Amino acid sequence: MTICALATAPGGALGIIRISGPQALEILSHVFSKDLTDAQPNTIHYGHIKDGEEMIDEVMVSIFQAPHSYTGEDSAEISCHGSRYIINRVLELLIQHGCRMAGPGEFTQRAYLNGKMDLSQAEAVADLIASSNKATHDIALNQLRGHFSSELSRLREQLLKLTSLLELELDFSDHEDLEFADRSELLEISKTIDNHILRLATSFETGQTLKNGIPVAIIGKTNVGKSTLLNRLLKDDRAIVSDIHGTTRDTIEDTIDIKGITFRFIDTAGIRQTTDEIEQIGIERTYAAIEKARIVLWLLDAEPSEKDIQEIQERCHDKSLIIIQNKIDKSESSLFSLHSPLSSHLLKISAKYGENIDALETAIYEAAKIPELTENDVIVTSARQYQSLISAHNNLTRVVEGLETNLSGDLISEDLNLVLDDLSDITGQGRIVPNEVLGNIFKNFCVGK
Ligand SMILES: Nc1nc2c(ncn2[C@@H]2O[C@H](COP(=O)(O)OP(=O)(O)OP(=O)(O)O)[C@@H](O)[C@H]2O)c(=O)[nH]1
Ligand SMILES: [Mg+2]
Repeated sequence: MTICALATAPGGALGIIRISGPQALEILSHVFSKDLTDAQPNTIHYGHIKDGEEMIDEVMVSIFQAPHSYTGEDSAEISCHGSRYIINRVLELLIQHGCRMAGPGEFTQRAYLNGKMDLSQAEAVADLIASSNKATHDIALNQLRGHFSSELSRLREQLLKLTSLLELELDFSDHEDLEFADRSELLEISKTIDNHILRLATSFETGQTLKNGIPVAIIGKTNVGKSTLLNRLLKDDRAIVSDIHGTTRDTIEDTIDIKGITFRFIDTAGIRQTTDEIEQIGIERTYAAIEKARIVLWLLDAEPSEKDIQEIQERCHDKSLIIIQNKIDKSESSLFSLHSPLSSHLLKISAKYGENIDALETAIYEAAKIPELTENDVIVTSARQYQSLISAHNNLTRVVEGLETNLSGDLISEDLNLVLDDLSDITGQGRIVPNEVLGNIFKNFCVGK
């Protein structure tokens, strides 16, 4: 069946309507001023979309012939003017002549079914469209280019080698005078593959953090200027600022990008002794925010006590801690130095007047310790792929145990096959992917992609 959909967001100067399927060029020719059924593939044509004698719009049409198109089918793209009326008329006309409206991600789903890309690449298309900064864009692009797929196929090859070595052992097991294959080699290969799979699985966490923003908690006593700093970083009046102690009761979160990386800042309730029940709940949330954070900004407007230093040290022992003296614009603000094992460095800012905020942003970026992504780095971003990797790891652990405990080769082979299946699930190659799984992957796409 031939499908059509608007591929661009409504409201722009131009609208691109996509058509794909066996009748794409025939249907298009019914509504276009020229017959395109025999036109050269990969060409662009100027003309009119018409409904009988009525002209609807002046358009450009690009045509592609199977298999050299995004979907692998005959397809076309109509660039028309972006009016809602024009777009609706063109879509209606196409449907009248035999097209059906495409479902979400149906063009990409067809590309997958026609072997133009594997499932992990299809998921990367969705990630690429959703990417909002350089890091998530780089990850999606790497996956789309097939780096993940080729890494998986290398792992498959190694697993197949392992299977054949085990089979060799089985074939010769009747010959008593022949020695068993040396299992230590098999063990070594299995462990190497497992390490690799685990590394891919742990990259999921990095991917998630880059997608959702690196959590940064802003903490300190009441009234030190935490909410003022949040607003300054966000360049927005997001949180209420006042000189009343205990203004912020709940955590407030928002994201900004620093040098292409998304950070999620969490303003918190100031830490102090209180009998106010609600404020106390807020302070508990501050502690929870510290636990979730990767970076903690400890804001001070006066020299902290030994007890405070000790408390922060305990709560932030596994975080990147940046200690900041705020309100340096105030004449009475005394310069103090911090003698603690936490940090000898004290960043001095004025949140209210925006002094030294650039230096703070640089310090935050550096504290995140983001490794520069190279072209070949693979970071797993889909929960579905992550689950398959974890399952592969679990099955491989059984292979390793089997080899260590001298289990018979055919039992180990069974587990090895499960590992191979897990890896195939990720790309969908060589495996029948249930419709339900496909539906889940593509339902999050926009219509038209
Ligand atoms: N002079 C000066 N005043 C500041 C600065 N930063 C914040 N303030 C003032 O300090 C007071 C408290 O600021 P907030 O941002 O509400 O402080 P907070 O830490 O969020 O306070 P709580 O929500 O109560 O914990 C306000 O009157 C701010 O205008 C600064 O850099 N210089
Ligand atoms: Mg506040």
